[in-house]
Amino acid sequence: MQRLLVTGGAGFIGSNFVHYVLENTDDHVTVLDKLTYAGNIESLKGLPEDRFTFVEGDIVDAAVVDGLVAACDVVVHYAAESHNDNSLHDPRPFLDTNIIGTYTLIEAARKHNKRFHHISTDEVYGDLELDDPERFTEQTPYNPSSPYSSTKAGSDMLVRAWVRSFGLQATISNCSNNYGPYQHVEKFIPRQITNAIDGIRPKLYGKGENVRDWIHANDHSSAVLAIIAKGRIGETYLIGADGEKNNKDVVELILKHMGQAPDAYDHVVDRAGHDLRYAIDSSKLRGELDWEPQFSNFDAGIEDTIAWYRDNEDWWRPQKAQTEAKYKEQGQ
Ligand code: NAD
Ligand code: TDX
Repeated sequence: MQRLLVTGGAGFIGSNFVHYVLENTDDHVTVLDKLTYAGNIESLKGLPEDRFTFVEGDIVDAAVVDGLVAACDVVVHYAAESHNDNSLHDPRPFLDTNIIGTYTLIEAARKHNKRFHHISTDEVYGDLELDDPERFTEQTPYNPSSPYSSTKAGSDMLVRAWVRSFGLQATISNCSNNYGPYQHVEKFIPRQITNAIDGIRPKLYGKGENVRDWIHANDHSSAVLAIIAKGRIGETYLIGADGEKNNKDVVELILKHMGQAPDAYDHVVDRAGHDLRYAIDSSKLRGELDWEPQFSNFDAGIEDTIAWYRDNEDWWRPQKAQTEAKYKEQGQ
């Protein structure tokens, strides 16, 4: 039994991880989450009380962080400002949470000599051409494009420096785009599913030729558990499930499963600096830690995700109108 401190556990991927850990291990989980617009306590409903504790707080708050880090065995750091579009309109919270928040956590982990796992993104590597035969590996040079990805790159660098300079017992993972339940309706897949439910035409940025490498959130969770259990200290592991799809194909698939015409979507103004393609080579993780994704059928995964949003309207409805109003202001 380990005591995990999960930052950002009320967000999309963090909450999926918490459910996954409590279902598949005997570990105890404490979540530290600020409950920003992106955090939702409803995502953590019904968890076993004897193995789960929720603390509302900010990872920038050293006093709160210190006590919680002292009391755990492993810190799993998901908390972040995570949305590229928001980072283009108001970058400051990304610097505070992603940079200073990560700094605050690794200082506490160093002081109390705790195992630390840092969750990051493939976006730190920039983007690829559509026809580039190479994919991102652990050796790809950092080249972030957006305020969001540059702050995630900065946070990765802090963790690496704390490993080398202070012997921090840390690992890092950089994962591709996740899909699944509990994802905020500002993000691409849930936005289009809930638009289709509401009779709003899905919105595709630009031509829709941008490629994302989709992985189910549960596969991300199993990979993180493998890295915590067996990963080598100081190492970075890329997490991906060979799920490249362009945005146009994803929208058409959603519309097909929702019984609507495949062309019933609008092209809207493109994202500034929009990364063209992400693609992950996860050979290191698979070879070294014997990890395999379980959700290899994207079509079936999208059907399940559509069913989840249909069945859980109470969960997403409170965020929908204000999210769409914000996009409308930006012509998106
Ligand atoms: P999210 O926006 O859904 O959730 C973020 C959570 O962090 C929320 O619960 C929020 O309340 C919390 N939070 C934000 N600022 C905080 C602060 N200062 N103190 C405490 N809690 C705070 O994000 P997500 O999509 O679940 O992403 C989680 C992590 O995974 C992030 O680090 C992100 O960079 C990384 N990641 C995401 C993806 C993806 O596809 N979504 C892919 C790769 C990596
Ligand atoms: O309405 C939309 N229409 C559209 O075409 C939205 C919201 C997005 N898009 C496009 C932009 C991207 O090419 O869809 C793609 C996916 O967009 P997002 O869901 O915003 O994700 P992305 O920018 O790729 O970043 C995500 O994956 C990597 C997460 O939000 C990050 O936190 C993670 O690091």
